[in-house]
Amino acid sequence: MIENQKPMTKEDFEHIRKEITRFRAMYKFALDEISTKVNILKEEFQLIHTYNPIEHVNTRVKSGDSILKKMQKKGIPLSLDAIEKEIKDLAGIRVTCSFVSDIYRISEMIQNQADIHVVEVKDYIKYPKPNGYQSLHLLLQIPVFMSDRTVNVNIEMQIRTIAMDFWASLEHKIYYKYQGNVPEKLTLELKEAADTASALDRKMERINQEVNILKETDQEKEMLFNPAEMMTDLLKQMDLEKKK
Ligand code: 0O2
Repeated sequence: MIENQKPMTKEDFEHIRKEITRFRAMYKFALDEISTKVNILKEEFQLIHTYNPIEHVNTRVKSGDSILKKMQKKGIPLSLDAIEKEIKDLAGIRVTCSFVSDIYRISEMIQNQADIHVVEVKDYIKYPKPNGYQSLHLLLQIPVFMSDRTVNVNIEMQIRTIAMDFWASLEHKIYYKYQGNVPEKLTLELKEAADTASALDRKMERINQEVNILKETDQEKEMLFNPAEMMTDLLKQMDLEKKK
């Protein structure tokens, strides 16, 4: 124990416990809000366009261990204020999409929402990291309405394809296994794998575009086939709805 430091009372401890609980809860609430926003986009797409651009959504509040490591790495003394100021990804949401074009579509829709403030955009898809890492990162601020105040909470949103996610999760495991000192051979292989993932994404996007063009042509043909018949069906359906 440091000399002259007063021993912690039960009240001090209870105060700190409450502060930490409130602090973590704030980030959880922000994640609840942003998850709702993403789920609304997902459902709306499914209902209106019968197409779902979002494969998975994961959220996490950064673990205590991970916070400690980052603060040590940055050489900053520990306090709740410093953590809030220095660590912008305490709350993280990861959205996995099918295609690269979906990533930018989702990003634009999120950025256009009136209550979201975009602090920073890091485009590691246009500019991948030297190791091959790709993702679109949005640093957002979202208002959380508590009982006695409104707090603007930082959230990091990572948007990536399934291939980018597959690569990043393996790279993350390897990085931690070797505690950052990944052997050169593996680093090179990972870079090659990132290039392959990127080529796969481009190919899938092209195939999807071709399928969409074919679908549109089929729909046009159907319309041309017998519009009068389609109209009669539609009117009949409306009539049935009215009678219900
Ligand atoms: P974890 O365990 O996912 O939370 P900064 O946050 O500003 O100090 P940086 O690197 O400028 O650091 O932020 P950046 O680039 O926005 O990256 C933040 C997060 O993106 C990381 O969080 C990872 O989740 C992910 N990321 C960035 N680069 C890589 C990479 O090369 N490989 C993998 N697999 N993920 C990456 P954390 O806190 O590092 O980790």
